[in-house]
Amino acid sequence: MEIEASKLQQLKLIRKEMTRFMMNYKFGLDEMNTKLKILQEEFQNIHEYNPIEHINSRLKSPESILNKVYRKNIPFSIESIKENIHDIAGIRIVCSFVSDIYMVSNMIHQQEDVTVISTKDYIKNPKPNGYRSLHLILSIPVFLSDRTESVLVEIQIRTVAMDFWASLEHKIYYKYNKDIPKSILNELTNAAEVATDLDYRMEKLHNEMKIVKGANTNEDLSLLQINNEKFHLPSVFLESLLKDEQQ
Ligand code: 0O2
Repeated sequence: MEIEASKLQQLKLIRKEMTRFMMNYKFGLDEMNTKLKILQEEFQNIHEYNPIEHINSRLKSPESILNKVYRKNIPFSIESIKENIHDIAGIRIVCSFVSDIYMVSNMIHQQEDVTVISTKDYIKNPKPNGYRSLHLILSIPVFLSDRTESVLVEIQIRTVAMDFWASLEHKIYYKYNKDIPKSILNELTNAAEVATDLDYRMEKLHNEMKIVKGANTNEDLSLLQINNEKFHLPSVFLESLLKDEQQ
C-alpha cells in the first residue's frame, strides 16, 4: 500500500504524540513502583515484616484502550482518553492479609506528592459476583525536562486469595465471552465466599503467631541486617547508645 507523503508525515506525528502520551504513564508507573519498593524494604528491615507479597504493574495496550473507549462510548481523542480512562497505568499489590491492604493504602495516602483521587472498596462492598479488592486512583507528578505532568495510576490492592479468585474469574469471563453459564457463576460466588473465609482464618492465625513471636527473646540485638547485608554493632557502640537513651 502506497501512502502519500503528507499522510506519512501525519502518521509520524501521531505516533510521536502517542509515544509521549504512553511514556508519561510509564514514568508514573516507575515512580509509584519506586515508592512501593522503598516501603517494602523499610518494612522488611525495620519491622521484620513485609505486608506486600508481590507487585505487578502494566501499561494498558493501545488495543485495550481502544476497546474501553468503545465500551464507555467516549470521544476518541487524547484529551478524552486522559480524562475518562483511569487505568492506563495499573499496579496490582498482593498482600497476605486483609489488614495489610488497609495498611498499604494508608501508607500510599501519606505520600506527600501523591493525591488519592478516588477509592472503591470492593472488600467492604464486594461486587455481586464476589469480586473483592481495594481500588485507588492516584495522581502522581512526573518531572520531565521542561514541565511537570500529573499522571493517573490505578492501584488494586488485594490478598493472595482475592487475587487467585479474580484471575480465574477473569479467565472464565473471557472464555465464555462475558456470558458465563449460571452454574459456573454460582460456583464462582461460592468460591469467593470460601476465599473470604480463608482470609479471615489466615489473619486470625497470623495474629496468634505475632503474640508467640513477641515473647521470643532469643535474638542477637547487636546484629543489623539491611536486605542481605549484615552489620555488627560493637558492644561499646551499643553501651554508649543505651546510656544516651537513659539520660
Ligand atoms: P482489565 O482487563 O483487568 O484491565 P473504570 O475502569 O473505573 O472505568 P469500572 O468497571 O467502574 O471502570 O472500574 P472498577 O470497578 O474499579 O474496575 C476496574 C478494574 O478492576 C477492571 O479493569 C478489572 O481489572 C478489575 N475488576 C473489576 N471488577 C472485576 C470483576 O468482577 N472480576 C475481575 N476479575 N476483575 C474485576 P478492566 O478494564 O475492566 O479490565
